[in-house]
Amino acid sequence: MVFISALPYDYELPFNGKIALLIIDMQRDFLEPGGFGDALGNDVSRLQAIVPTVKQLLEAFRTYKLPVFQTIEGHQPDLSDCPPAKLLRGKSQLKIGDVGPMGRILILGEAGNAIIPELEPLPGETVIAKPGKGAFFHTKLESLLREKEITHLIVTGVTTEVCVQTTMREANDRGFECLLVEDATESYFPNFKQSTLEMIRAQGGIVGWTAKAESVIDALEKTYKAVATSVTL
Ligand code: TIU
Repeated sequence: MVFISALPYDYELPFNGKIALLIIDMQRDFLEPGGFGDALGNDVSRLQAIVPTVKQLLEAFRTYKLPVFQTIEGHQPDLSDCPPAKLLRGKSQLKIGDVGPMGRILILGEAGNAIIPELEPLPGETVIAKPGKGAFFHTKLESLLREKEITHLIVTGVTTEVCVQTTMREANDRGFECLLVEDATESYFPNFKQSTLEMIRAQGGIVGWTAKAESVIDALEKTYKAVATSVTL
């Protein structure tokens, strides 16, 4: 049995194919100037720091041929899936659907809505477009996970207290064993990130676990390296 060194206690890794990497909304709209995050008045440069760590995890999952699910937050061009409450919230100058420097803000298919080039999905990797903050709301994520008999989710992405936390809570209620990677998630507000990590692992892991990427990668190597090697041979 291999465990990831985690909080509030070690996280047991399933041996065979029951684990997936979930990368939430690593999109230009949240990480680059001129996107949705910027339009909401945030310093988007803060989020860049986690890109190499998310990439390391992505490469580890690819190496061991474990499933990867990425999400993007975005809306249909006619905004039919965007409730007025979301559209009007915040009274920012550039709203969802308005034209910004990277195309229409938070609209599927626009340049700014794409996943950042460093994490571009490979053919065959699943990308889930989601209209809400949670990745289970109005998406096929749950049925795709059940189809692959996934029970364990390693969660990464942005922003920690908004889409990441919402998704992790949704997943936890559906019975998935969730671990949030501390240095592979970021917020525009450092104190919100810290509080979120604490909330998740409080009360004996009421929402799940948190751990450093290095601990996750070490445990993956111990568990899956032999399997990946024997498949290659
Ligand atoms: N604004 C903010 O912090 N986040 C979002 O709007 N979406 C995600 O977290 N992806």
